[in-house]
Amino acid sequence: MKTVFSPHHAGHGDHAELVAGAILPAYERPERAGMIRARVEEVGLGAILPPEEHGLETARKIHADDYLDFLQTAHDRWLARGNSGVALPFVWPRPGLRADTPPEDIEGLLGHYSFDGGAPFVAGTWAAVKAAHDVALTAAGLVAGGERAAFALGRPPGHHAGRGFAGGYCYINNAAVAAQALRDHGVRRVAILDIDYHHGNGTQEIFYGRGDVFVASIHADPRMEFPYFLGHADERGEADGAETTLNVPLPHETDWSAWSSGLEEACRAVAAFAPDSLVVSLGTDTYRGDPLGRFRLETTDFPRIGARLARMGLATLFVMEGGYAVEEIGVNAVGVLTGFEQPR
Ligand code: OKP
Ligand code: ZN
Repeated sequence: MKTVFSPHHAGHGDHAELVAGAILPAYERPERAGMIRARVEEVGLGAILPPEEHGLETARKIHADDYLDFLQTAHDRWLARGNSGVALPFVWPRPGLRADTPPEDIEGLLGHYSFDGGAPFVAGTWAAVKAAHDVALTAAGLVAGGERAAFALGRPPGHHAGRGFAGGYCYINNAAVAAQALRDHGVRRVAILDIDYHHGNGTQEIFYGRGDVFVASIHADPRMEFPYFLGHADERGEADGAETTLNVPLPHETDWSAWSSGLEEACRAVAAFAPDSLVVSLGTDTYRGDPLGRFRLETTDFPRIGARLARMGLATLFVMEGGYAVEEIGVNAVGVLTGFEQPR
């Protein structure tokens, strides 16, 4: 399968995050994409293509206009205020405060447009976010054009980004934009299967009321893991989207035997929806050595995931999400893709 990749991801780097009271270098760093790209070449997965530039028309169908405007201007406004370095939010309009009246100051806006402190802005952030969006749309175009599968190798990831908010390292929801693009290309029903360790709260929120896009997520139980406030089993969609959301929350220390049962449940639900295409939010932070995850998947399990996905028989777009064991991320992520191409 072809991979779509842009070097502009690298401008989103040298930022920090607050982890257990300490400011540390961010886990979501440029080396992640470099390792995956190197492994794509090493195994000869297929051609690596640059993205085509796309406008934001598709993104505007799943994100709010004011939010997309904010993403493009946030870092400049941070500098214009006399600040330097990394723009990070520190105050949020939780229930009890007013979220209906956006502040004018960038410090307030950062909180208004985010749900956590995990979406920093540096000078190159927008270019990287836009490139990841272009990567996802270009790969979606390959699948819409008849390719069996394609790999959107972008960063930052997207599945925590909602209609009007960033968070959890995510800004534009690349998988959601890709699913919308497939719909606009004439694909009637799309399923998104999110296998990242963390719940894809943004993807769920975006499609919660829609019946044309099924969203399934297998993830660490939000009672004990980020993002904490969405991803429970009783969230099943609403209105036109009733019964088109499936959450499979699993406990810490989940290994292949229990995780693969969750995958089986999700694949059956996806098949029952009878989609015409599949978008996989591909995170490898389920790996036992991941510094942010507490599941126990082995490197040898990732090709088994790909083989199971191939058995669905659907045109499939893989969109890169999380995975923070940088040394192993290439082998694990590309393992899913080679497993998909050579199902046993
Ligand atoms: C993004 B993706 C560490 C907190 C880490 C952010 C996790 C974001 C994961 N104590 N919080 O889903 O891989
Ligand atoms: Zn994750």
